[in-house]
Amino acid sequence: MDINTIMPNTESLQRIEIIEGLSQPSAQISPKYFYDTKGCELFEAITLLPEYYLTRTEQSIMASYSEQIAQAVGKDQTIIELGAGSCEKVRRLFHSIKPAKFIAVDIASDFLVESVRNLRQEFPEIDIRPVVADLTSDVILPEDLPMGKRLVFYPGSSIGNFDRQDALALLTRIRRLIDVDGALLIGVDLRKNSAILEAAYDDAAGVTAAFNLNVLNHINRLIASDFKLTQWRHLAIFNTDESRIEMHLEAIEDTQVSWPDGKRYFKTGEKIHTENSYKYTPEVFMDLLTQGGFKHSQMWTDENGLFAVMLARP
Ligand code: AVJ
Repeated sequence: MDINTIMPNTESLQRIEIIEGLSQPSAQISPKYFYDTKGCELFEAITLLPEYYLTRTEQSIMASYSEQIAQAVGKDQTIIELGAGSCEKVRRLFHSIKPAKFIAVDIASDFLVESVRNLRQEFPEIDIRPVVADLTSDVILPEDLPMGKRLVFYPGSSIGNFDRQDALALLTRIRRLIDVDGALLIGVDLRKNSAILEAAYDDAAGVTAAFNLNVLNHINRLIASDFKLTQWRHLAIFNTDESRIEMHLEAIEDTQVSWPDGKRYFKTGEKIHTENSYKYTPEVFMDLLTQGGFKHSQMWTDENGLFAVMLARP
């Protein structure tokens, strides 16, 4: 497959970044490392959980307003999906929007290649290409991709993983990927009461716990460390001041973790911060879009105001 393998973040840079995160007084691992093949599968399972309302609500908004969205977006676009994963969300858009081209961008290359293979079979009339990229730096698109009529699709509230400054930087980079006739269609999870949020990130079946713990297996492979999953437990809390869900892994016993030329001790109760998932009010997110260089935006939401889909234009 003609996979674009130009990865701005090379393996050795990733190693340095991971070890740096683990060595800080408050240890952290970037949420982008959740997504090895097992992590992608676990995330897919999360999207089907009763407590995880995000995916289902976004899909119902997009289904309810598909006509309006299609009308606003127009036909023959080049859809560029950031964090395409299984490409399941964009499949639904294909029927209403009928794009000419589709670029699936994701960090998880094996999973992406497989999704694109299936999608090409189903939509032979669309020019579909995979691009492996890490959204924390510039996304390098195929050189022959036309500049006009680009629709960047960033669903799932993945923007929530970035703090205000990084989210703004990403919106600014997205703005530079499109021309004046382009647009951004983005899913944003809205702020709501803590109980609903915490249940969504700590489900009864323990799938989110398995997803969070699995990052340690991935890290063990990436830096040859020796994390033992049985020594850690999953935590999810809503930080109201920061308006974000935080996921952590907490050591349930004193432990030492080693990797080639380094190690770290963790005392019982010490935590590794693995994810932030920011929750926005519509006003705050619209303001961020404006700061990112988008002037016009439209918003669709569900009847309970859980989630928003926004279309932003230069
Ligand atoms: C893919 C970043 C949108 O924050 O809800 C799901 C990831 N983490 N359950 C989110 C996630 C725990 C998800 N995003």
